[in-house]
Amino acid sequence: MLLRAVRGDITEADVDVVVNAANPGLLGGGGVDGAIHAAGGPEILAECRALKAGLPGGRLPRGRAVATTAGRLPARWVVHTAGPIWSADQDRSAVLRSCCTESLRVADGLGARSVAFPAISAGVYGWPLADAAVQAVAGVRAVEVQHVQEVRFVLFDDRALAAFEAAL
Ligand code: AR6
Repeated sequence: MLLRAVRGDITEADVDVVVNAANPGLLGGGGVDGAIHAAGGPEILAECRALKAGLPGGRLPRGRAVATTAGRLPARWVVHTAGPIWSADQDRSAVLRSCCTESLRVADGLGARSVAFPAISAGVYGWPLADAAVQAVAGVRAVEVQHVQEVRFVLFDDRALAAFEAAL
């Protein structure tokens, strides 16, 4: 499995699976979540609603991942995961690693060959970028894949790109 980091907009990524930095409510939001729903169209949200109805309390636990199709995106599927909110008092890094591990497992289970990840938790959720990159790379490397040949971290700006390049 090849791991690499590129700069770009993840909604345009030419991959089988795009990972979404969602929230436990699964009904969209800002940041990369908003961009994925806006670009992918309403089918993704409709599938999220159906998935949500089957989850205890209607919530996706942080660190877990679920898949929908990808609507109008170039990708075939979107894997939604809810990252942890950064806390200076509590170490939540295992949850962030789990987001990446579980998302990659779900993607691999779908038969995906290529998977794009954003910098989960490094935006609205406030995770320091350098460590978000370290946790993401560790989480991805923990998976023994059957199908995935490429994991591409698609970063929105040069700072994020530099952090992921350093972590890799
Ligand atoms: N392509 C690639 N990266 C992007 C894009 C894009 N189109 N748009 C933003 N980013 P965030 P979080 C980067 O806030 O911290 C939402 O409201 C962004 O620059 O999207 O996990 C959800 O619904 C940053 O580096 O995700 C949740 O409520 C990274 O993606 C909450 O935000 C992650 O930023 C999740 O917060």
